[in-house]
Amino acid sequence: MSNTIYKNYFFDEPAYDYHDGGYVPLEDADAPAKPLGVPPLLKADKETPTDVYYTITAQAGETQLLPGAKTKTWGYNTSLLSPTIHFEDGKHYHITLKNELPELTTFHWHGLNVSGPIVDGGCHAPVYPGESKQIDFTLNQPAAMVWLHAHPCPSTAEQVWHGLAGIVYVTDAHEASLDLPREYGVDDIPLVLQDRRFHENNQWDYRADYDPDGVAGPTAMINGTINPYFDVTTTKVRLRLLDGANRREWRLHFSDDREFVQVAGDGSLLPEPVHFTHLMLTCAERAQIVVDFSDCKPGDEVTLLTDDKKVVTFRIHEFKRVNGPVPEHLLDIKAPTVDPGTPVRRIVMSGMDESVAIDGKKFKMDRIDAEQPVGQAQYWDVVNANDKPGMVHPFHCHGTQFLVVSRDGKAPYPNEHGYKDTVGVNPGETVRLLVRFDLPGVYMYHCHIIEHEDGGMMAQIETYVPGKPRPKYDLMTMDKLMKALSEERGIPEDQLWMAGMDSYKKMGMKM
Ligand SMILES: [Cu+2]
Repeated sequence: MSNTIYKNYFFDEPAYDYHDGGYVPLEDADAPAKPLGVPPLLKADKETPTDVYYTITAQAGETQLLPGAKTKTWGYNTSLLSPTIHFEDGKHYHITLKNELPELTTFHWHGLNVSGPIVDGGCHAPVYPGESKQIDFTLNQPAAMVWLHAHPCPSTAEQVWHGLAGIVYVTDAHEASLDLPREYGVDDIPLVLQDRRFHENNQWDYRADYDPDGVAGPTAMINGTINPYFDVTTTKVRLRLLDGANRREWRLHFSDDREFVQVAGDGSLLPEPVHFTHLMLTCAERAQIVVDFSDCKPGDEVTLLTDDKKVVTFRIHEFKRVNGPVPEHLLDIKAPTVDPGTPVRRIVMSGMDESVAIDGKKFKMDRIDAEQPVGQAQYWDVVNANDKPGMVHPFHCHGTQFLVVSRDGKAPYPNEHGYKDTVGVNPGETVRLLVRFDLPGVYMYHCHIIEHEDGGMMAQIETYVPGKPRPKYDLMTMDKLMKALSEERGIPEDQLWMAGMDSYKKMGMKM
């Protein structure tokens, strides 16, 4: 075990989002403090020892976020965000996906090792308004916190902004055997970190706020709560953090600079806990941290900050439970071997604003950009071609959990030694990943600044079982999407607006 206590954010400071001309600084919320909303656990429709049935309904509603008028929002089974969904390794899941929204959506399982393109829920799996679809899969992956969000390209960013995002807990027997806080809502708390701008009458206006480098707002919204506090009643609290913002990076630290311990990243526990005082998350990244408040006394307050702005205040009460120390070893990870002679795949993220692209091309739904055999481990060199200082592009791949091998040939950051599905790549940097797919299918990979993916910084890979006939995938096309949206919105196709379209139009490209 390492005794090092890291005190920096690891990433390149000149690339932080606050250097960008369009940066929207957070402001103190003009709203009374409210208890942090902790989403309830989603109830199964039916459950047997091996099979679980869930229904997830995308719906529109209104949410009391600020004093005064309610805000029009979207959510899953609720008006904003979602109940927390629980999956257990090894069980079979049968999920009914219902769409009660006025327009098509998709249900993407970010971080699940499930088959693409349909179960994965990317752009090829639309559920039209009033429709229901069924997906089934067997969960086969280690304990983690993953998430669910809408992914209809190029309207992903707008639908997520409306509120279509939810937390998913994946559990397994190994994680359950470790002495870690896990009483949901008491000492095991998900924190969805987002930001919004409130316009007239407390409403959101995505189009008014649109920026091709990512939409941001000045008000932090944590689990759909503005200005939240959390009552601490145990000495240790496990926070499962998700950067669920479209654009914003979160640079987290406590008001008293207290040390905390990261125990898990995106897709698994870390092999060993990492101790630090500062943690930066890029879009879609997750980190599970354990915070020890045992040195506090009832009445104390400790605030989690991002830069110098409040995220959540922890109000310390009498401790009802004293937790044990975090285990010194958490998970054995055995990296798959790469056959010598397997070519290294090179993926280049380039451009800013409307010019964003991968390998010089913008995303096209019915074009396959790469292929990889199922079960074969490959090195992927993911390059951020922006000049320094530039910006950090968080690279995400669907349908797999990868390992970070190196950053510009050097060791990855100390908290990147577990499985991940999203990795922040600094400008000018090459991050080497070890990538293996377990299932045949079509999977997207892209920058997770959501406006960048909608703007075309996205591509897709087909994985196949060597020697077996390949299925013919029914891929979505732009024509099909435009026709559907035009009907749903009741306006001609040439008057449709989707955020990502501007990027294609300004570059003189067809989607
Ligand atoms: Cu990007």
